Amino acid sequence: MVVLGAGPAGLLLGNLLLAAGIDCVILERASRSHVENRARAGFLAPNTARILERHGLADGLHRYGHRHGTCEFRTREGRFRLDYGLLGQGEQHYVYPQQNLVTDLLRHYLDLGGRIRFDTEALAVHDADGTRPSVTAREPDGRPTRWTARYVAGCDGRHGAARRSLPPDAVRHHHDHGVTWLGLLAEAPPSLDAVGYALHERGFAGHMARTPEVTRYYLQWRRGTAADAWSEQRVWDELDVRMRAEDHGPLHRGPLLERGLFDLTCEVIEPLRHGSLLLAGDAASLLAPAAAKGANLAVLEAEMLATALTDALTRGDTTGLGTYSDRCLAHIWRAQEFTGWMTRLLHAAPDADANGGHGTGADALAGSFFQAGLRRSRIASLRTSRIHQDWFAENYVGV
Ligand code: RFL
Repeated sequence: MVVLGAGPAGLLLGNLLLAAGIDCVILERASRSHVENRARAGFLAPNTARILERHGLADGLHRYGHRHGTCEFRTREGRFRLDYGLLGQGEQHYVYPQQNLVTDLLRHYLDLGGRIRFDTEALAVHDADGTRPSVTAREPDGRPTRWTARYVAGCDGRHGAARRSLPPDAVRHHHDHGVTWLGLLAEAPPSLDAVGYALHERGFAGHMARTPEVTRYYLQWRRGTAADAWSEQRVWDELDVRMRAEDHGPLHRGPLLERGLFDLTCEVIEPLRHGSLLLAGDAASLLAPAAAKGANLAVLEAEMLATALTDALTRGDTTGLGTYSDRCLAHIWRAQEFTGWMTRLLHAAPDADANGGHGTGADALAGSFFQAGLRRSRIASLRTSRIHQDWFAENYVGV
C-alpha cells in the first residue's frame, strides 16, 4: 500500500493497516516537525474518540484532552448558552489539538515499525485503473522515485497529488459560502468556558478553546484583505466589539501566534474510489470550518477504508471497497448540510460582511436585511425550541 499524506487520515490508515499486517509506506510532502506542529482542528467528536479507543490510539486524548459540551451565542438581543452535551444524544466534544493527535498517531506508527518518507512530495498517481498503480514522487534531494503497490490511498488533502490524478469523469462539487474568516491563534487562556459564537452587525466573531495557554479566535473578514492588514491592537479591539465584551466581560488578550485566511468553501469528490485509488479526508471532501467536522470525517473515513482494504488484501473480499465511496458520501453530505446551516446561522449575508459591507444599491441592502431577519429567526428558534436544540446538538457533535 502507498498512502499519500501524514495528516489524521493518512496516519490513522497507516496504523490500522500495519496492525492488520499489511505493508505500507506513507509519503509526506512536509517535514516531520511541520506535520507535528501544524495547528488546525481542536474539537474532536465522540465518534472520533471511540474509533481511537477501539484501536488503542486514545492515550494522549484521554490524558491531555478535555470534555466540552457548551456553546454560547451572543447577539444584540443578549446571550444564551446551549449545554449541547446534555441535549440530543447527550454527547460532548473532546478538545484536543490536531497537532497532538497527529504526533500521537505518528509515534504509534513508528513504534509499530511503520515506514514514512517526510519531505517527499507525491507528484502523480499512475495506472489507477489497473491492479499495479504507482506513484511518482520527488525525494528530499530532488531525485524522482516511483512507488508501486496494489492500492494507493489519497489522504493528501485538497491540493494533493491524488486529486490531481483523478480521471476526467470524477465529479468535483464545489460551493462557495461567500464568506472569509481570519483565523487567529492567540497566546492567551480561553476567555469563556464555552465555544463562543458572536453574531454582530459588523460580522461574525468566534472563540474556541485549544489549551489553557492558547485560544483560537475567528473574525469574519473582507475577502481580498490581507491577513496582516490590521495591527494586533485593532484585531483585539474588533474582537471586543463583536464579542460584546462590554456587556459580557473582557477577552484575555495575548500575542497573536498565527493568522490565516480561510474562504468558507466546500467541495465533494464523487466517487471516492477510482479503480485502485481511494480518497479519504480533505482529499475526498472539504468542509468550511464553521462546524468543526473535517478532521472527524477524516478519521471516520480512514477507519472505513482500513477495514475495506484489510478485507481485500487479507481475504480477497472486495465488498467493502465496492461500497466504500457510497458509505462515506452519506456521512459527507450530512456533514456538508449541517455545516451549510451553521454557516448561514453565523454570518450576515456576504454582501454585508465584515468591515461595513460592500453590497451596493437598494436590492443588495434589502437582500441583506432579509438575510438578517432569517438569521434572527433561526437564532430565536434555537434559543427557545427544545426540538431544535436537540437537532442542533445531535448534528453538532455527530459525524
Ligand atoms: P491534512 O491534515 O491536510 O493532511 C494532508 C497531508 O498531506 C500532505 N500532502 C502531501 N504529501 C505528499 N505529497 C503531496 N503532493 C502532498 N500534498 C499534501 C500535507 O502536507 C498533509 O500533511 O488532511 P486530512 O488527513 O484529510 O485531515 C483533514 C483535517 O486536517 C481537516 O479537515 C481539519 O483540520 C478541519 N478542521 C477541523 N476539523 C474538525 O474536525 N474539528 C475542528 O475543530 C476543526 N478546526 C479545521 C479547524 C480546519 C481549519 N483550517 C485549516 C481551515 C480549524 C481550522 C482553522
